[in-house]
Amino acid sequence: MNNIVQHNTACSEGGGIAVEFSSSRIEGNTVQNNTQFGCSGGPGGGGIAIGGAGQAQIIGNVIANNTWPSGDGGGISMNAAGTPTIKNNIITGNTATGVSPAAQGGGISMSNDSDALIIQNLIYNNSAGQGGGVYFGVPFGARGPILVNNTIVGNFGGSQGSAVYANGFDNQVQFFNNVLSGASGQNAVYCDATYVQQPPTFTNNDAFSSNGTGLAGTCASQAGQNGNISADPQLVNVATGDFHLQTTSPAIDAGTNVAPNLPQTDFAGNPRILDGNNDCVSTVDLGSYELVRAADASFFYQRAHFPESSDWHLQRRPAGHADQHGHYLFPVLEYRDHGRLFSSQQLLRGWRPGRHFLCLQRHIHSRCDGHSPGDAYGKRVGRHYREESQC
Ligand SMILES: [Ca+2]
Repeated sequence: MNNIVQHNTACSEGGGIAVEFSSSRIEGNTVQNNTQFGCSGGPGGGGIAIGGAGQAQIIGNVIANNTWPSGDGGGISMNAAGTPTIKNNIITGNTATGVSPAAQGGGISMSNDSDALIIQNLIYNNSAGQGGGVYFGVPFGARGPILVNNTIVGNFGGSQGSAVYANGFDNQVQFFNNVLSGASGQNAVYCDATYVQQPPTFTNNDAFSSNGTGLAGTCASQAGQNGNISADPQLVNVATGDFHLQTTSPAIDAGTNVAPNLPQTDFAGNPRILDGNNDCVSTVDLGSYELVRAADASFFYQRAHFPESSDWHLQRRPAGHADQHGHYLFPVLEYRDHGRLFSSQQLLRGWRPGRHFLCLQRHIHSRCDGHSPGDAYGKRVGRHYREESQC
């Protein structure tokens, strides 16, 4: 964990790190400027090579500016790697080159039985002849990778597969909730038809390329199906590496909440499933970041009655304190009522999307901890609020 692995060389695989038949956990490291020296070819992997069946976990690393000058996998190469997990990494500036007709997988390459989970990575500015971001070649009978909520953007993949190049028997491969953005004039995703005509399954992805095609080759049939879109994802600033979504992005709330291996939090650590378009439905966004709308969500709960006896206070608890149910609450707001229907919307502005808990208390300074009569009622109001007044 937390190492800097840089300026190393290797002969046949893994310029920075090689994992062999292992379930190692490689987390929080910076792996950069590693390459091959003294040999030609090999399984590749300028930054990291994973070879031989295992369950290696590559989590939260920065894998940058590595090269493999005579083969595949500029950043990471997997060869018969079993079931590794590649999650929450930044994979950028890596290059695979030196092979005719094309080196494959500038960011990540997968070959032979490598049924990887590729979850919520930022993969950008990598380069290869095919699959600037990601390449996989799936052998007969293998499942191949599952890609969930990755942002793959601005990679250079020659004429085909700027973001992803899919090859082999890839019809069991699955894509969920990814932003797959191609370089201008290059198709974003290219699926080769040499081995199998059926494409991978794409569900709720944005595959887009300005002056190019989003889904090409056998994958073209997936365009417009199963929640897939092809539109500029409107990232905040690709040039400076800010891949958050703009508030107008078509990727907001465009995902599927039932994607497998969906993380609890996004790349920035925010809750993964939030209501980003204020339609009162919490839906996951596409790509690595969830849009967090602050201070503009308003809530309506006209049907939340106060008790007839009055002298109660409605309270939102201080930020940073979750209650015993894990509900996250916001700065204290108090409102004295006298048994009337509570209808003020203004007092409830400023809530972030998500589920909140209203605590109704008899005394302003009493605790909402489940031990006072007021709190008992508060919890009931809380449920009342959540069930009947979602927005
Ligand atoms: Ca959302």
